Amino acid sequence: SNPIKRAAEKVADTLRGDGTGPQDGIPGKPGPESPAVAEPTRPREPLPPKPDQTGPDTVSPTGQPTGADQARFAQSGSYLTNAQGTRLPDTDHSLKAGPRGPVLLQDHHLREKVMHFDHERIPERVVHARGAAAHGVFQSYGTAAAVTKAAFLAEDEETPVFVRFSTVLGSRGSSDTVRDTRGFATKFYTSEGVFDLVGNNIPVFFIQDAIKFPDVIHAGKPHPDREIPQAQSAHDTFWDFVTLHTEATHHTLWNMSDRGIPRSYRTMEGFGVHTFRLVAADGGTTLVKFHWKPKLGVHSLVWEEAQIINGVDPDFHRRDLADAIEAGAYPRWELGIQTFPDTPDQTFQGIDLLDPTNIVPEELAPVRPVGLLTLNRNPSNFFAETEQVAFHVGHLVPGIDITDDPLLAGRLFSYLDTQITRLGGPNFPQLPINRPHAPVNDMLRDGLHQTAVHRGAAPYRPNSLDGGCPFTAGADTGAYIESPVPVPESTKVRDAPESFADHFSQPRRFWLSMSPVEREHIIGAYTFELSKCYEQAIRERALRVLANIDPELCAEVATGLGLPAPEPTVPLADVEPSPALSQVGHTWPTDGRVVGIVSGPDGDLDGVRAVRDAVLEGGMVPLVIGPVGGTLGPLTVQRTYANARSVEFDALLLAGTPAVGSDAYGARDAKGLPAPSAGAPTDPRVGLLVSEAFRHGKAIGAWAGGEAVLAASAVPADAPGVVVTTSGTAALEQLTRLLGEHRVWDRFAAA
Ligand code: HDD
Repeated sequence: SNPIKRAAEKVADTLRGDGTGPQDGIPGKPGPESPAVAEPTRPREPLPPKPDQTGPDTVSPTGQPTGADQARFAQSGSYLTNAQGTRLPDTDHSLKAGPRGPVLLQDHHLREKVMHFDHERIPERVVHARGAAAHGVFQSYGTAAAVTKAAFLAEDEETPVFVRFSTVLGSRGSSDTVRDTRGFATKFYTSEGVFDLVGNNIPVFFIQDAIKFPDVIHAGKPHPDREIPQAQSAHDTFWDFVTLHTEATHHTLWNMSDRGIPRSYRTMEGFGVHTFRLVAADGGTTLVKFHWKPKLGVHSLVWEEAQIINGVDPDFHRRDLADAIEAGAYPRWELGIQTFPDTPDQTFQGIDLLDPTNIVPEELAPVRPVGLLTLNRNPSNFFAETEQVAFHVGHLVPGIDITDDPLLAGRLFSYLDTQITRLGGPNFPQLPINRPHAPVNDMLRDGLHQTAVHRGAAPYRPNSLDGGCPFTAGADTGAYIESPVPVPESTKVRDAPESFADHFSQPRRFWLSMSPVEREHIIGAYTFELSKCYEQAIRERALRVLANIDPELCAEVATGLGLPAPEPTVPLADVEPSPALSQVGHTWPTDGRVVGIVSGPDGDLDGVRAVRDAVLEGGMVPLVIGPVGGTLGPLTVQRTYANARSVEFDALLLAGTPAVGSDAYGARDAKGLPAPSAGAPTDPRVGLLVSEAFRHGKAIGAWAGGEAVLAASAVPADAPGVVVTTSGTAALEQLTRLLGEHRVWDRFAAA
């Protein structure tokens, strides 16, 4: 009876059942396997959730098991309902006074639907807004049991975890591969309550006192007038602050090093930054620094690669993490501890352990592994889990205590406070992702978004009405008891200790520990960032800071900026390098590395098949790159010349001469017409692919005519890390060895 509805249904009917859904992507052609896109007409029983699609198993604040069960309960039943559970006949049309008439205010379904949508977004995190996360498990070796009574660090303990990685400066929608510090925050759902290790991929911080946090973040965030640049430190306000506030020098130097642009979250180290205090069963205390060591090794991008990725795939890190977990290539890190005697002065070999701009070189205090973290499950809902997870440095368990690091003290306030705005009230610990797995029996009541239905009449102590419950615990019943550390007698001051005043010796140690290639990258990064500053005075001041780290660093950056290099204003520190700080010179597993195999219809397709299988067998990911989509002989083309960009690959194999693509970017004949399959390796997109891979220090192998592609891409066949052989599998053998070193370091000028 309704003509508009009938017309719409007719259109829908034509779309149903002919297979032209997004599955096949070829309009008008039924896809070979694609099912009809029609909605099911009859209600189905909800499918049982896959094991990896449920929320964490948690317990509610009242001790009731909830988690996965409750998440399932939140969306159950076969019929669409409103938020009150009433079934709905139509959610596509507003209620109107006639099909062409005005929409009626009485449409309560419309109002509920739009009202809820209007409030879908919550404030993003003021820092670390952009992140990606995964569930996993932490298996303890028991090697820390002598120094801490924390139950999750006892031998063979297994603890569920949720880990969120992040950039610091950018907004939620910014790019992944910007030059920035990365967050590495781990929530351990231990049997004694939640323990959060809220760390970064850089072991030092910009400031020594939390009262400076608003300053450093205001300086790093985009300029307040135009709100640019996004997610970058390459601008005046950042460099203005860090050159005036020289305790930021060490962290800034790490940012300008390759650590500022990690290859993947999976290849990042993590650090607890502060010195914490471990408490043993006998009450003995030990100072500690926490480290995460990636099993795949520490590996970074090169700057040009990072910049290209920001356009080509802004979700590069997020995708890499999720893809690896989905493929079963679970990322792993070992948790390690550096321990120091808990002496009254809290220094170790002259290094002030309360100063978060300091590291303790691993050569002075080795990192001892205490457990293994495996990330093995992707979140099933980004908002519910990754966005709503709330970390807090004050989420501590018995056996792990804090120190008087003034940066840590301010953090103990900030993380709780920020959740009130971000998550809308004080009950955020009740969100499924934040719920402890240990039973909760607090006397916190009411407040916005209270989801617990508390029982009992006496949420106060002492009480007699609830039989005196809950009871307080003692040392023997697992209570968290602060270690009775003596407080130094002093007077109230707004000041810092003398030992916090050395801002240059630790940066100098870092610089001296870098390989020539890493130094070249650091020089390039400073030159790039400072050249983006408009204020000459800021660039000059930055050079004065660099002069106090190292004259060569200062001189090279000065040359790049076209400015004179100043003299140091403090004596250069006499420090030993720490080889452990360099990412170069190690060999790592090649699991999960991506090998692009370029071929055309005239290439050695049998060889491509053989090498593809060998790549897979080696635990790496082969991607066949062809001129256009579809197949190349027996092979499925996974990337085309049009969508393959070098940044996706860790190594390239060139299997014979790829045909020239026939789109607008392909080669042309004399008349300017596309020249398909001309047989000449002149397709500019392949040239770009190969020359970029070469420039970025990636291993390249060629056989069966692939040499011609090298030549056309201006890549010398005898350059380091370029392998020309007789077969793909022979090339792969050498490539695998090169991949173990992460990059062909010899290709960079400094080497
Ligand atoms: Fe922070 C988030 C790490 C100093 C205030 N911080 C946040 C996150 C990480 C860190 C990884 C993201 C957590 C997540 O994924 O949800 N922050 C650090 C490290 C620091 C540090 C390693 C120094 C050692 N932070 C720091 C200070 C303050 C804050 C000194 C404030 C005085 N940080 C916050 C915050 C955030 C935060 C505003 C924003 C969102 C959140 O807490 O939950 O409270």
